[in-house]
This record gives sequence, structure tokens and C-alpha cells, in this order.
Amino acid sequence: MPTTSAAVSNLGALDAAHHLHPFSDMGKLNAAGTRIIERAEGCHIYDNHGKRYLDGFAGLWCVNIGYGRREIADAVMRQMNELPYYNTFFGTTTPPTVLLAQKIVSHAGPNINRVFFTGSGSEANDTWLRMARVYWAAVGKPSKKMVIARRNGYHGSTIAGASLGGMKYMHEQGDLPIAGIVHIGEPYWYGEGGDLSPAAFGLKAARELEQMIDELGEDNVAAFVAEPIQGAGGVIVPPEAYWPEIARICKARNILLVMDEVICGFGRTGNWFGFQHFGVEPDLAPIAKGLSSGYLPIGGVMVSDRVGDVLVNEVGDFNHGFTYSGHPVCAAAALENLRIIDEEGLVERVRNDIGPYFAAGLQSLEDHPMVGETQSVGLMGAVQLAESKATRGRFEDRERAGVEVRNHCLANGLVLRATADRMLFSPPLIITRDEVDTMIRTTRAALDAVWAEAKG
Ligand code: PXG
Repeated sequence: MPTTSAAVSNLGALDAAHHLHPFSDMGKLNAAGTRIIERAEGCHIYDNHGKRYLDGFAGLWCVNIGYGRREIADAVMRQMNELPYYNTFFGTTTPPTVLLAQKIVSHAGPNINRVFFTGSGSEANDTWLRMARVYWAAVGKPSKKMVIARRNGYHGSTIAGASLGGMKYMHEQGDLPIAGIVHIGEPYWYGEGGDLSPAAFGLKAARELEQMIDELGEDNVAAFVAEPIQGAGGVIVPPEAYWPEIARICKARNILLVMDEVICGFGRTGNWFGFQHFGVEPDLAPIAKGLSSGYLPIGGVMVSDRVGDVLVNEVGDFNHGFTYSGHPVCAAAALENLRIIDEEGLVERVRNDIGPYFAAGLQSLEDHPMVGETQSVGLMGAVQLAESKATRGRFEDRERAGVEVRNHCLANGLVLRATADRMLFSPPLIITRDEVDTMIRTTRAALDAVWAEAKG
């Protein structure tokens, strides 16, 4: 039975009247009208006019197994009928919650054996921040409270998440960041590397962490947090030297390393987790998105034994948790999602087959006059727009360049995201070679059109 725009003809007007969208200028959006997405299958979404789009962005970096998987719907239905809700407070748990925790850590390496569940990635970031401070207090270093994060990092929209994140336009609203959170630069060679080689710049960017620790005093710093590959900030793949140097500094200076796996986790990079791609190990790792492929909201924090053993053996009550921590239906959806990723070998597929194919497609765009560089790991990629590629010259209006390319893609049935002058790709892990070809071809056509307009 149709329940959406087929049945309700004025959904657009109702949306404008009653629905406040995230990260939107509602005045402008109401005037322009929203796109209403009604259904989806595989790697495609369909709007209420029946127009089909290839979803190069997996919803919002999350629909790793693609749309329309009956197995998830069936697992959710079974769990709904069996036990739609129970909490994990007051000494109780539910079967899918336990099994999910075990399944997650089975992919995380020998030193990560526990998970704390949340409803989202933002809550996961709030959670590790409290956990890190509790950890340091428990080991007799209560002054270690501050967190060093990165400019243009993204860690969510709650007060802690937005503070940990390094988005200036978020900090400008609501007096952020909160006290105790400071930011260092991002390893963005194309934009900020100047005359340095990528390798030298990678080391320099990592060593900003050391300088900041010196400035704040090692005894005041609890943790450093970053995404393995910065997502919303532009799919910034750091130079190779970056992460090993960051890990070295955290170890030498005794601060917790927190790697935000909300986007990179669950196969996106061709490994189960982004930290495995870079060969480093976090002490804490927030997760969400691909954990359930977005079918239902669920997140969590993966906890290493270093922190977990202290939490379990020394802290006593950790006074933190959410009504929906470990929600049984969300956990059932996530469990089925991880079973699919496992049994269909999607992580290996990204690493050995479709990831390299996608990388070659992106690289084929590098001959375009408007492309400054491409970067990708697995099925996470970026095309850097350039005004003059020989000098890594940027468009004067960077936002506009990206928006125009994005709009051309949309008009031609491809969803991509633009972060200023970088076009971001994050398709479902099941994307076919044909669909990758379509994505690259449509992007090239958009670049041609926008370049022709700009150089007219
Ligand atoms: N960490 C990272 C690395 C994320 O990408 C969050 C935490 C927060 O998760 P929740 O579930 O609270 O949204 C995210 C979310 C974008 C965009 O425009 C990215 C996210 C969310 C919304 C928009 O790229 N990432």
C-alpha cells in the first residue's frame, strides 16, 4: 500500500511547513523544494517522479551492503516479534546485543575485545570522551582531560561531537568548542602542503601533535582523536608517513589514540577497519553507519584491553548509557548486516577487486584540466577540483565549483557529495564494474560542462 507521495500529493508543502532538515538553510530549502526519495534497490535510489539515481554516496556513507536486502528486513521482523525492546541497564542484556558485540570484536584484532553501544556516531564520540577521562582518573592521572583533535575533522553534531570536530562553521554556532578540546592541522597535502613533498608534509602534520602536547603539557592531555581518512572534511587520505608517526607520538607521550571509524569501518577501506589499512592500533574507536548499513540506527565504541580492563576492574560504575544502548532490533539488523558482509566477502571484494577498479576509474579523470588530484582507499575517494592544475591553483569560489559539479551529476542521475572543491565518492560496497563506469563517465561529463562554463 503506498504510504508516501503516491498517497499524499502535497508532501513537499508539508515538508516545508513542518520539517526542519539537518545542516540546511530552511528558508532557501523551502523555496527551492526538497527531493523526495521513495524507494531504493541495490545501488539506486528513486524519487517521487520515478527518476533513478546511482547513489555514489551510499546514503550518507553508510549503506555498505546496498539497498533492498530482504535478509535484513526478515531479521528485523523476527526480532520485533520476539523482543522489540529491552534495556541493557540494571544487569540485563539481550541475545542479539551480546552476539553483535562478539561479532564486531572478532574483526578488530587481538587487543580489542569490548564494545559499548550507542544510538549513533555522535553519541559514540560523546561516550569515548567520558570513558577516556574516567580511564585516566582511574589510573591515577585525573589531570589528563584535554583532547587534541583536527581542523575539518567530523565527529558528530552533539555538543561534544561538534566540539571534537574541527568544522569552523559548526563552532560558530553555539559557542563551541567546549573547554578542553583543541585542534591541530589536517594532513591535506594538496591544499596545505606548499612546497613540501607529500611524505615530508605527512610527517610535519603528524608532528603538530607533538608540539600541541608540549604546549598543553603531557599531564593534561587525555587523547588524540582523528578519522583514519577524514570523511566529511573531504576524503583526505593522509601521506603514508602520517599514521605511524601519530601512533609513535601517542605511545611515547602516553596519550590515548582514538580513531573514529564511523565512516571507515565495516569494509569501506578494503579492511574491516581503517586502522588496519594504516597498520596502527587505536585505544578507542567509535563506530556507527556501516555497522548496520544504515538500515537501523546503531553505533558504539570499540574498547581496547588497555582501557577496557581498567573500566571493568578499577572504575566501578561508569555512569553513562542510553535508553537504546544495545537495542535488540538494531543489533539484529547489524548482526545480519555483518553476516552478509562476511559471507559475501565484501571486504575482500573492496580490497582486491572493485576498490582497485574504482581507483583506476578515478585516476582516469586526472587528465582532465579541472582535476588537480584524485585520492582513494577502497571505495572511498575524492576528486580535487583545480582552477589551474600545474600550480595546484584553486577556484576563487571553491564552494560554487563543487556545488556546480554536484548539480550536474544530480541532473544526470548520479548522487555525489561536494566538500567545497572536492567531489566525494563512497558508493555501496556491492557496486558493479558497470556502475563504477557510469559513475566515472557521469562525473567526467559534469567536469566538462562546468569547465566549459568557467572557461567559456
Ligand atoms: N564520526 C564520523 C567520522 C562521521 O562521519 C559521525 C561521527 C557522527 O555520526 P552520527 O551518526 O551521529 O551522524 C559521523 C557522521 C556529510 C555527513 O555531510 C557526514 C556525517 C553525518 C552527516 C553528514 O558528509 N558523518
